[in-house]
Amino acid sequence: MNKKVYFAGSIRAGRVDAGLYHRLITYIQNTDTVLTEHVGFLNLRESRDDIHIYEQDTAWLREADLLIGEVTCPSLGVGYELAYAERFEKPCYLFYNPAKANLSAMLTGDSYFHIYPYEKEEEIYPVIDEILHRQ
Ligand code: 6K6
Repeated sequence: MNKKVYFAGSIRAGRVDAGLYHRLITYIQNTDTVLTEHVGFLNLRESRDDIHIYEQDTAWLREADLLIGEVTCPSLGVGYELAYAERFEKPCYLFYNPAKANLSAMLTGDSYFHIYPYEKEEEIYPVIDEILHRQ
């Protein structure tokens, strides 16, 4: 319990799933620490400079025990984070809705990533429980 989770989700690539990110992050926070809580902020205002964002996020990736990503909304930043996490051997668990997205072969073709297609949001929560060893 109390793992450090790096939650990845689209920011500049689009905030269409921000509400979902917020609910997933809140759920994880019932037992564990989310280093990137801001990804789920509903009225996120970009205030920090990009160099600071890059330095902070890559430091958090190195510090994290694992990465959980909602990758339905394609994002260059999230793709970069996934490659970075793999380089530092952080386990990566990715959720996406195939009715809304055709995930890149660079993710589906890389057996390092644990990928969970889902139809309904409710399917995600028991998988998170398993990932975080809640049962
Ligand atoms: C956020 C809240 C207040 O200020 C900000 C500034 N922006 C970012 N802050 C922290 N992480 C960011 C920011 N923009 C992108 N990221 C990271 O890249 C997040 O960890 C996301 O997982 C990912 C999103 O990439 P884009 O390409 O969709 O922006």
